Amino acid sequence: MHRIAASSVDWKAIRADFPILREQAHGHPLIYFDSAATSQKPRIVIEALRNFYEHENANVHRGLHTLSSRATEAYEKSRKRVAEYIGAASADEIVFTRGTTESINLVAQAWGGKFIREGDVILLTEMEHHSNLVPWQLLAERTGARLRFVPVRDNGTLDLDQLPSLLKSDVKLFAFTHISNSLGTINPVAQLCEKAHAVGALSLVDAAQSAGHLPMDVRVLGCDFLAFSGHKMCGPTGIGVLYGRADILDSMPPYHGGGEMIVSVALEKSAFKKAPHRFEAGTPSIAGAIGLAAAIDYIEQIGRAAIFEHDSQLARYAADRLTELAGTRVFGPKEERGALVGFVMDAAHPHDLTTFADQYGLAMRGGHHCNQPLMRRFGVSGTTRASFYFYNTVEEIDRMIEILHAAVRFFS
Ligand code: 7TS
Repeated sequence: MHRIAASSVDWKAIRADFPILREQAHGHPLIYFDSAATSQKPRIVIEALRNFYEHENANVHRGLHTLSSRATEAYEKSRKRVAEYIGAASADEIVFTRGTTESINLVAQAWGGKFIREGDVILLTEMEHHSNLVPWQLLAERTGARLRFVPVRDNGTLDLDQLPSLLKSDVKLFAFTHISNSLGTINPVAQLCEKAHAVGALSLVDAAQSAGHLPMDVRVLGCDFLAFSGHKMCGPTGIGVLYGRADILDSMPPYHGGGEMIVSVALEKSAFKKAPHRFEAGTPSIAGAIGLAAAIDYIEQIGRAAIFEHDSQLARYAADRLTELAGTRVFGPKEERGALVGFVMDAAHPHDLTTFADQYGLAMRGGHHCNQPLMRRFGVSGTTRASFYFYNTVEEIDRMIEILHAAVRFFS
């Protein structure tokens, strides 16, 4: 049985930073095990949003009045904060988007539209979230490019033995997830980026499940693009990030057209700003960016190494304890895993199981988790997923196991 190591952080005290964790569901204390879908928000982030709307709200980059300067300054300061957080060389490498999905679509449309030709290959993996799959399918349809996939082994890791036959000089981009949102697998990002570069391909990392969970430096990882969402890392919804290496962003045409992204506009033709502003058409999520910077400050205060240790231990503890339950199949690697565990039980369908658990205040997710090809690979239509963050506790996992025992009795 995996043991939880003592850590210098007072994790129980941290729970008090999250007002929503005091909620009840169906008369039971809420156990929130759905942070892979979206994390909860600490008071300090909620207050940053409120402070912005009470003291700084105006549109950015447009007005010459005091509030507009305050808003612009706060928005651009947030961009710098994000750059520091992921080790980017400059704030110009940070594009604010709505989230991971939009970040990947931006690359597929703007970079893919310019550089991908018929016969080129985009290499993906079998464990990609639909948002790192469908944009490439659309690009392939438009351009005649082909998609290729790194298979997943039974233990939930990528079958990298296949890489030499898949990652060849016809591959222009290797796009893969850092942490699988269904299996918890942590992929060897630096190694994969290096292999991509060795054949002249660029790399894109989907960091939706990792950006708020572990230390990350894009220059150490060696990736060309990195995408993540604010709402999965204590930030607000509607704000996300695309990191792109400066020279690559500079080579890309705009994604959306409109205000904010132009230098001058004539009726027939326009001149565009440099990156990153060229990719931010229209009024951005100003409050979102400011909230994300507050979330980053909060996460950094705790420390990403400590968060990773805590979360991954919880996930391994949960995976171990789930094996106590008869007729339960746990997915993903045994040794190292991100902050989640997916499983199926003979006793009940994932939808019935999660509905049952909700009656006891336990929030999990049942279904395909936007991983339909991966579910098919494992011969299931869906799984039940418990996903954790640093505000979760061992006691909550013990309670989950009790509830699942009750589910087995109820359904059989
Ligand atoms: N990539 C991965 C690996 C994800 O887990 C998700 C969201 C996305 C991309 C898309 O992020 P978005 O913020 O643009 O929506 N994953 C999940 C999930 O597992 N359950 O709900 C959303």
